[in-house]
Amino acid sequence: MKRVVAAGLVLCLLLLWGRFPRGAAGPRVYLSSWAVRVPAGAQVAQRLARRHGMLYLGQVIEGEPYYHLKHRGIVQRSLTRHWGWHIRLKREPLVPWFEQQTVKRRAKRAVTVVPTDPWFYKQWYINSDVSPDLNVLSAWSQGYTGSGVVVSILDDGIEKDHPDLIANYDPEASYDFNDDDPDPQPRYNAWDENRHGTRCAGEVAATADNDVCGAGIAYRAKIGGVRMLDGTVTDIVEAQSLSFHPQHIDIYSASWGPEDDGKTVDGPGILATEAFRKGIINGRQGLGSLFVWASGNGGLRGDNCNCDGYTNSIYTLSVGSTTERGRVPWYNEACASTLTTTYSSGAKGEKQIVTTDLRHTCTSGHTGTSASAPLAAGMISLALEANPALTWRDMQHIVVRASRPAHLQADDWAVNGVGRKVSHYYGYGLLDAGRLVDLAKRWNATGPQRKCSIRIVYKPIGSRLSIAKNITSSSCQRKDQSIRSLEHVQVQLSLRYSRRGDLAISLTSPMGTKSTLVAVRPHDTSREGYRDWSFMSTHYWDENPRGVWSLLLENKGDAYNTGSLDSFVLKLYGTEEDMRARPAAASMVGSCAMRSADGECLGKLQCHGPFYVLQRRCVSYCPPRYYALSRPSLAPDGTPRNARFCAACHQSCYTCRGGTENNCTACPPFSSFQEAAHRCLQHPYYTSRGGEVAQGHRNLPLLLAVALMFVGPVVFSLLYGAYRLASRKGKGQKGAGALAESGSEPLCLNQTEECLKEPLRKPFP
Ligand SMILES: *[C@@H]1O[C@H](CO)[C@@H](O)[C@H](O)[C@H]1NC(C)=O
Ligand SMILES: *[C@@H]1O[C@H](CO)[C@@H](O)[C@H](O)[C@H]1NC(C)=O
Ligand SMILES: *[C@@H]1O[C@H](CO)[C@@H](O)[C@H](O)[C@H]1NC(C)=O
Ligand SMILES: [Ca+2]
Ligand SMILES: [Ca+2]
Ligand SMILES: [Ca+2]
Repeated sequence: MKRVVAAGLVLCLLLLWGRFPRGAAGPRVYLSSWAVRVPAGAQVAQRLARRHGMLYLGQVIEGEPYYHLKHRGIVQRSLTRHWGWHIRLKREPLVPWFEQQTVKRRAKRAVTVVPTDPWFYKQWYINSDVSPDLNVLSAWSQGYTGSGVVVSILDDGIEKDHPDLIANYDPEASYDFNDDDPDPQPRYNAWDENRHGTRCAGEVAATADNDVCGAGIAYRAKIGGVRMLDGTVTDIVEAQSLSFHPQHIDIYSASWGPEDDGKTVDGPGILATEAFRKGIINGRQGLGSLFVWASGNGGLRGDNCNCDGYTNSIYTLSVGSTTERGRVPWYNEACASTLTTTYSSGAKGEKQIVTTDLRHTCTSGHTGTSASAPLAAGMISLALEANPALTWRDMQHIVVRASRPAHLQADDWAVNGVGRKVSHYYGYGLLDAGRLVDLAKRWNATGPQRKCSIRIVYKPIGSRLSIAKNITSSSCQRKDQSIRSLEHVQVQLSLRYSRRGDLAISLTSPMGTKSTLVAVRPHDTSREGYRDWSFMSTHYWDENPRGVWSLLLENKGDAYNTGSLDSFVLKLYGTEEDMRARPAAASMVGSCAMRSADGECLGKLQCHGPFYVLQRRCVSYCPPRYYALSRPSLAPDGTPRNARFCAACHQSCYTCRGGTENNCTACPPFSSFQEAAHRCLQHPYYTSRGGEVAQGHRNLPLLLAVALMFVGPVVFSLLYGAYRLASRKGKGQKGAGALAESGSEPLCLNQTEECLKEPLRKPFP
């Protein structure tokens, strides 16, 4: 850690050396960087930086109150000390010590922490113009820029030859499922309907320091685009996109879902569900694909993101929005499955997001929750660079911890059972990139996911129905069921009701945390009720599930409403570890000793000290899917030593003691552990809604579907279409493809109140 930070600092000090005459042990060169000692801590240092108009670039040495500040807008290098700043800091009672940095030694790399891009000054959410911002400068100053990480934007295409994207464009992470060719270039028309994917891509990985637009959050990550929204969206197209090159792509960023009309209840079909499942089990060499999802833009229509099965899924990391001023934007949907929040657009006059735009241009007008998800995807790329051993669940754990309520305003902030503030608008709050990379580096692997399902009897629903269930040690007895610290909680319901949108449903945990599973949706007049619908909440994260859970269904509408609850399954997910009792760990990742000219970590084949080699990086633990192995080997100079590395488990195991299939110590989701044989037995088929697929006639089309997915897409689409028609008859029409962008844009160039009332949806053929 210390070395990484120090290296980052040194590099940043060296930023201008390349342009400086070489060799001469000449005069001192003063830089715009200052080291300050602020015993009162980071927050005071940040405030101080703001007050003096300086950039706060994070802590220099972990645990020590030295902070890196940089002044802007004046000469970056000078042969004289900057006396003005010197005097100002000297007068500062909170700063007992400070020093203007000087160039110490040269290096080949030109690394700037503060990008020189012409639009960087407009990037208010990362350039310290608002406080707090996303704290990306702090992650950059530690040397994390997304290198080695691959992100793909699932959207309406990507302008791959955009001058600010071309350097990071990755054809391996790109495909066009609308036209079935490898080229995801958007379709151009007069009103630039298909600019959305290109805008999202620039937020993640626009190139830095290249005189074009601004800088992406992970400006050295590889970026691809899957074109899938510009055409008829089917379950096949979704599944193909979500499962595209899962060993190559680390992060999928998606900003779409069912129609945000406030009355749809819909989620992934059978194939997309299978794609998510395969992604988290097998993607990223078994550590799990990361699906970053926008929570939705149905705010004005009273929509609830828990009625959207994509953002509501435990496999997606769902991201909400806040405005420049920390308010709930008009389009934002509130629900219990949202995990974290980043900035985006707000009301008229509030700033929007700066990124790349179609036809090789730049925009400072990207909006909606779909602008928030890519910002989070960029920050998650930085965390993945900091620790490539993180699993999909580890990432959610650290995102919970790296999110802060900060100044975000909402009327529902509540403190949960482990003392964290959480809101249905924001999840755990504003994501902080500096904290995220710091947690990533120090994160030890989470134990295998445990799951316990409790089926609870059904009853008629009057005006109010409350069901309590005491979860005791005997409720979840099996070894792989017992949970000490919760992660996601799902409530799977089947119920009939005379007007679905009138029913408000909430769940209260034994520790007293109440989360709304669905609030009133005035536009939802459906009489269909919910059929095996899983509502998800992240609000119980790290709580102990023991004790009484209570589900409350309340009629908030007409007194004549009636219905009945046909089934209620409480599904708890978590780990056996008491996550709150974890000791603060030292860094789990060795610093990168060798980098290429463009900053990519080249890694090593041999680590020193307590580290193991994992994918050419040094880590202090082997993540799930790997086991620690020491083997005698020879050092380059011929002396014998032990090579320590992470070797792959058999693919059926989640954790293991050796490389064969009978060395498993824990199993991935959807398989069960055979205690005696140390094997994992995979369960045949699942759907998202019901867990196990229903018996009988529904099995056949499913088997066919899965088989044909890999055999003949044409035969398959015919058969599947017929099946889908038959099985979904009577269900509300699926509106997948509605972009989670604030839809007012194409109609209204300046967002007047009038415009905001009629959001234009992307047409769905
Ligand atoms: C990481 O977790 C494992 C398993 O709980 C534990 O044995 C190990 O000591 C931990 N490592 C560190 C450095 O804390
Ligand atoms: C729940 O069950 C446990 C174990 O049987 C018992 O000790 C506890 O009092 C119960 N709690 C309630 C509120 O009934
Ligand atoms: C792995 O399984 C094999 C075969 O059962 C056994 O001989 C070996 O000891 C196991 N390895 C470890 C590290 O447990
Ligand atoms: Ca194409
Ligand atoms: Ca740029
Ligand atoms: Ca929605």
